[in-house]
Amino acid sequence: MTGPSDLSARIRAARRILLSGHQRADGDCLGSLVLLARSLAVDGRRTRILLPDEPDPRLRDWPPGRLAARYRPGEALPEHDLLLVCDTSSLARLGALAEPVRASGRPRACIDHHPLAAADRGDWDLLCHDPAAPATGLLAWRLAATLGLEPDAAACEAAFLALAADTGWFRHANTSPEVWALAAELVGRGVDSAALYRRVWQRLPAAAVRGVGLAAAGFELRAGGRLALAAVGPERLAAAGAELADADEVLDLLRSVAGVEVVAVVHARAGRVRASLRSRGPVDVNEVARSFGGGGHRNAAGLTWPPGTDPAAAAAALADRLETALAAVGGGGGNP
Ligand SMILES: [Mn+2]
Repeated sequence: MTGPSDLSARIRAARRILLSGHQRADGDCLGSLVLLARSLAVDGRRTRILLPDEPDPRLRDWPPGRLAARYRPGEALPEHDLLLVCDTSSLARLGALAEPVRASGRPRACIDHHPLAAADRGDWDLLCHDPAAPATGLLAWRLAATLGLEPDAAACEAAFLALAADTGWFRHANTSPEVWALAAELVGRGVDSAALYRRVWQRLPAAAVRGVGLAAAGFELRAGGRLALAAVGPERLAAAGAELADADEVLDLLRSVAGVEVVAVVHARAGRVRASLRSRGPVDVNEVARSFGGGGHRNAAGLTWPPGTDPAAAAAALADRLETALAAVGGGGGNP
């Protein structure tokens, strides 16, 4: 296992760094990339962010995100001495970029906090991996500090975005003392947290709110109230003039129900049935998601079924697997 010191030595020596992240980059992924791209572009070093596809649509109005270009399948990768991938250790999650990255033969470094699959380890020349880190942005910040870099205003906002995104705006159990301390430091350096919140989290289209309502209204409780499941298909959404691009708001609502330990939202995106899972107890939803070919973290994971999957059958199979997982960890049946 390599660590931040090996990585920082390699970064110091690199003149052209290409940065990338997972498909549909979220706030942690894009925040980490912008933080590093801005901070590393000193001493004549050039940095460039190239994403496999469009980021999370909520990030559309986040101006520093415009530093990130989208890869057009077929085009050559920009010249680089080092590829730095943030927020995934799975090359497959680079989507359309995975194949050109493999073919380039350039050194690859990864900064990530997702559970590392043994099969993925060999894909990286350098690995800065800490599954206990609340956000990849925190690892990126530590790396910038190791390198003695001075993040500018955009880099500070990017770091704050990364922390806020992966801690559910500082509410989840991963909101560690280090997260609070760094968030305070960033606000002290001038980050306008309320403006960032408005720009990223308060920009839902009206149809998305109708989609949240539709999904939440039909949710069911299973496993004696320990599992909350909501499923809404594209036809019902379309009929109501609603959409549900992201399940976050529905997940938050279901998670707020007393006694619920695991929540699952089954919905469709780009014609594929997918599910988002959250756990606030001992159930490892990453394991459950992986059993369906998905993945993520212990407490937050997702999966996408193959094209043509029937949404109702997918939801039923997932609910069965989650009920089994809940039974395996025991507990429930009333609180003391
Ligand atoms: Mn992350």
